[in-house]
Amino acid sequence: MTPLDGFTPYPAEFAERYRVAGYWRGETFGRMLRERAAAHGERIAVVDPGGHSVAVTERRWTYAELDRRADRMAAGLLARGIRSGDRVVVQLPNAAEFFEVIFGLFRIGALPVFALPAHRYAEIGYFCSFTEAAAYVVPAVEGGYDYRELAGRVRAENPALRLVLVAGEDPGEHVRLADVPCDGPGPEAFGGEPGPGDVAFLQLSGGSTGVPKLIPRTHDDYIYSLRGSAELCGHDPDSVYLCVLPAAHNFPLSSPGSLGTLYAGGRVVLCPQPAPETAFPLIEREGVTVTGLVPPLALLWLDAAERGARGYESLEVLLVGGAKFSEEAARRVRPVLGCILQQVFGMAEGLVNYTRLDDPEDLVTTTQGRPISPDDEVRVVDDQDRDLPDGATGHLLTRGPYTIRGYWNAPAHNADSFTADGFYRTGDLVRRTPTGHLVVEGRAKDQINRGGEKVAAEEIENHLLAHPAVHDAAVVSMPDPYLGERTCAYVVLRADHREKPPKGVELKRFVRQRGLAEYKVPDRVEFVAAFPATGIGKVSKKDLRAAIAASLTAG
Ligand code: OOB
Repeated sequence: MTPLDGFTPYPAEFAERYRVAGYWRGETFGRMLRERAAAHGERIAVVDPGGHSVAVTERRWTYAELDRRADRMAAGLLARGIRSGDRVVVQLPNAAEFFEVIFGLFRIGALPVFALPAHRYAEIGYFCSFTEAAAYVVPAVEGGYDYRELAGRVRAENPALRLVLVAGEDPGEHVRLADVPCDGPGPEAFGGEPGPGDVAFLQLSGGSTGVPKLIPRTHDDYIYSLRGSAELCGHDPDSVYLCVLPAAHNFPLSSPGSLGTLYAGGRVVLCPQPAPETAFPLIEREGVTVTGLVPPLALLWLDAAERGARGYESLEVLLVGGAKFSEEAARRVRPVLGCILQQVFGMAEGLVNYTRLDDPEDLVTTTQGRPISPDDEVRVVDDQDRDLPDGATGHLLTRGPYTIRGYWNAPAHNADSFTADGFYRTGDLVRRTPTGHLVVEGRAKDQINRGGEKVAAEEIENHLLAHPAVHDAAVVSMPDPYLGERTCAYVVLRADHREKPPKGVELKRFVRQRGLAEYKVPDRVEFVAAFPATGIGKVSKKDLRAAIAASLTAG
């Protein structure tokens, strides 16, 4: 295997330390599944209730079956020319095929690029061209959207993209995913399986810049993070994890998520819709013991349970993270749902914090947890990178056995996002308690956290600036009782468009038509003559946030 270009490896002395400490155990995803299949062959690994475009009927795959399917997928991908090191954009709904595909890719050392179902042309086109993807895996039509069409357009523009695989019955002009698996030669005929230090996949950053950045995670580092997560969440072979959020996101994938559950030999149940009407009956039928939700969904579930909906009773642990969970809501979890709350404060770049199962209720409801690893180094610093004492709010910097040392192929961003000695600048403002727990107090990065979905202000501003009537744009967060935050786009029109200004809805439509994920379309557009400025003349987003918050309160 040749190392992946553009990947910043862990420095040798750190890698050595992480191995000696037993965090990095030389495991790979390919072998992990093989070993679980040997240990738990006839136990169910994945339950897909169906009811989506990939499969109408239910599937229940044992560990042995998933392992066999991954082998056949690996051989089929090799037969179609996919090779170790190739990038493959994977955009699938919560269907069993997701696991067949990613384990097939892991085995041959090709790298999944984890797209979300909500992504559209703007995002997918960028992922395919930036990663020079060799293949792209999609459903046919899901949620009323035709991914085959999107794939056709992206393929026409990207010569490196050789293969589009469609999970579902009608592939259109592309190849049916179900026709790929075969019994041909496996990775041993093509240079072997990847090693533990190799990059296993590229995850997406929530981002604060014009285009999303890609996060290279190695087998060793990622498996440590999900094994550590599974241990401190009490996972064992009897755990049944309901995957409610989009399966490719870091939280439901590894905190401890589906992969942590498979590591523990438990069962993953895929949830096609997050609404209580779908999730509660599934929890009841499958005896689900643990799941992970973003705060708005946790609120929805709490409200449904309070109104008398039933079915959730087997839940033992509810993980909530991705955005700040209010103390008030956190205090309702135990009495209403009858399970333990674990707050999770994590990031695709690495560091994940959890409240512990035996933490006192006050810590569970008022903090976002503490790091997985004793070797997660956490610094809370002021604007000059000087360390602050416990209790003071500052910038969170971190370095450790599963936090990246650099984004993939992004030297300019890396200079800004990492300190010279390798700490990742998370962009989060936190305070540390004497117990070592972190409380998220805010954000310094230019990002809106829309109920766990991250919107990079600059990315949306760039799309707005492409409109002929827009002179300048500034996207900020506005408070929202349900999502926590929504997006508000402040716009200054060009002088020659002020007579007949476009309406807010027109700008929203314009952004949507550029092919952007729906959650990134501004929730509100405000026109102003000029932006408030800071002391040195930059746009004062602080003042814009205050202005929109005040006008919302005034109603
Ligand atoms: C998770 O990962 P990302 O990469 O989508 O977003 C990371 C960012 C953090 O830097 C922070 O700003 C925010 O999301 N965040 C939270 C939070 N959890 C994440 N802010 C406040 N409270 C929380 N509990 O969102 C993610 C990855 C793994 C596990 C859980 C969440």
